[in-house]
Amino acid sequence: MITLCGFSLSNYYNKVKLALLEKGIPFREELCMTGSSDEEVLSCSPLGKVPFIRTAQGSLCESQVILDYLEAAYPETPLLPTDPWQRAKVHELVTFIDLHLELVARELYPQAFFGGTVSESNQARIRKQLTKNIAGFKRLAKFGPYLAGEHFTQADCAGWASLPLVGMASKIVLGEDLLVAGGVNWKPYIALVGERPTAQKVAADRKADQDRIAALKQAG
Ligand SMILES: N[C@@H](CCC(=O)N[C@@H](CS)C(=O)NCC(=O)O)C(=O)O
Repeated sequence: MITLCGFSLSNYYNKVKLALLEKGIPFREELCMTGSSDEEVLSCSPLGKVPFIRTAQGSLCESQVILDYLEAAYPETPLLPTDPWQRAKVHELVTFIDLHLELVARELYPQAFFGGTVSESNQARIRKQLTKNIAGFKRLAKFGPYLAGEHFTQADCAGWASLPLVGMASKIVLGEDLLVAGGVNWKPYIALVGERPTAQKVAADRKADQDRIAALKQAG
């Protein structure tokens, strides 16, 4: 059975978890935090990032690599169209979400979520880059009602996990939700995906962990 390693507050972990649940692939979860110096963990995820998976054949890291492996190994309940062009269009969207939106917004997380600070000059740079990239994403995303159109795809696993973070981080740090400002009205879309039992399971697990961490902090 596949083991998904990481933790439920990680958007990339939740991207993979949502795909596993959507595809109906049995899996178990193993708690693994980032920045490990454990040789065994580094042999699975050489940069110490999560998620990674353990399989009967070995381990695999990088969320999109994992999603594409799952798609090839478990073709039932596909999360990609069969047409090569349409498949590539879904991958294009995932690349925009992971690389051009989330990875840029991620630089705001220390201040948005972890009590740190992001310098004024970095904020200005990130605002400029995100504004440009959001305009690009808006040209590609269909919201029809799913990101690639009529069907739920890998792009929705990435989008559901990461778009709220981009919106929230920019709102908290830059004073403006840059997705909304750029005409990407993500909240109804997240609510729509959130009606799926799979997304509800991922969100409930994340909430349980958030509550547990908050209780631990309060205790001491
Ligand atoms: N490109 C990676 C990104 C994964 C990632 O950045 N995960 C975060 C947690 S959400 C992490 O491990 N951060 C720790 C680090 O970058 O060292 C993927 O798609 O899996």
